[in-house]
Order: sequence, then C-alpha cells, then structure tokens
Amino acid sequence: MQQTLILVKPDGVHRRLVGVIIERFEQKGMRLAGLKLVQTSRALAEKHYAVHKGKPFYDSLLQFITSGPTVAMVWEGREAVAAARTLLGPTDGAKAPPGTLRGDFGLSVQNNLVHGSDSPENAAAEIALWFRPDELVSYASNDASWI
Ligand code: DAT
Ligand code: MG
Repeated sequence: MQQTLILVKPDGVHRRLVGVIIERFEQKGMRLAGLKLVQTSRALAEKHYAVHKGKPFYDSLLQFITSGPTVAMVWEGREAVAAARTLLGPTDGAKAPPGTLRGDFGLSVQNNLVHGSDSPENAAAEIALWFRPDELVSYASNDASWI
C-alpha cells in the first residue's frame, strides 16, 4: 500500500484546524500509520525543503515551518500520494477550489496549512526524515475490503 507524508504546518495548528484536516483523510478512506506533534528544527526544515533552496521564498518558508508546532502524519492507501494532493488542492489558497483543504481554509501561498509529498519516491524520503521505522504502525482496517 502506498504511503505519503502529510504535515499540518504551524498555521494549521495555531488555527485549530488539525481535527478537520485529519477528518478529511479519514473520510477519504486512508489509514493512519503514524502521528506526532513536532517542534521542527532548522536542520530538519532545511532537509525537508532542500529542493527549494535558493528560491526567493526559501528563507521565509524555513522561518514559517520552524515558527511553531507541526503535526506530522503518515497516511496510506491506494494511490495515497496523488489522492492526498487532491485533498490538499493547489499550492495557492486563493486559487485552490472549494472542497480542498487549501481552498476551504486559506488565501495564502506560504501559509497553506498542509504539506503533502508529491511523488512516491519523495514520500519515502520524507517519511524517513520525519519518522523512525518504529514510530510507524502497521495494522489491518476492518473496512479495507470496502474502500
Ligand atoms: P506544494 O506545497 O503545493 O507542494 P511547493 O512544493 O512548490 O508547493 O512549495 C513548498 C511550499 O513553499 C508551499 O507549500 C508554500 C511555499 N511556497 C511555494 N511557492 C511559493 C511562493 N511563490 N511564495 C511563497 N511561498 C511559496
Ligand atoms: Mg511540494
């Protein structure tokens, strides 16, 4: 089963949107494999956003992601990476359609509430950055055959 890394960034935690974000993933039928609250270090943020190093928004992005608590999660299911990105919506909250998390709860580009891995390869690398193997739990959902 495919896994993806989902982060509720500091804006989502401060705005008390952790519950509604988790609810969307549960409603979609994905299975929670890992969950923790993290005060992200500068070193972890630099690794997570390494692909954006050198871009004009990089310093501000690192400042933002380390500014408060982040909820780190691993969700799994069929096509979990792409399905999660669809739940998130486009990067810019002002352009994200209603029904998506970014479309329903924000107007900002930077403070767009949620991170989702953009490929299965990046998901595996990001999960390894944020979680130790023993922090992930494998189990069978009773409704798996229906979803
Ligand atoms: P996504 O999070 O949709 O995968 P991304 O990987 O291109 O988007 O960028 C990572 C984060 O950086 C994004 O969630 C918000 C921020 N960001 C991207 N483009 C930006 C911009 N032009 N100005 C400010 N922040 C930006
Ligand atoms: Mg991205």
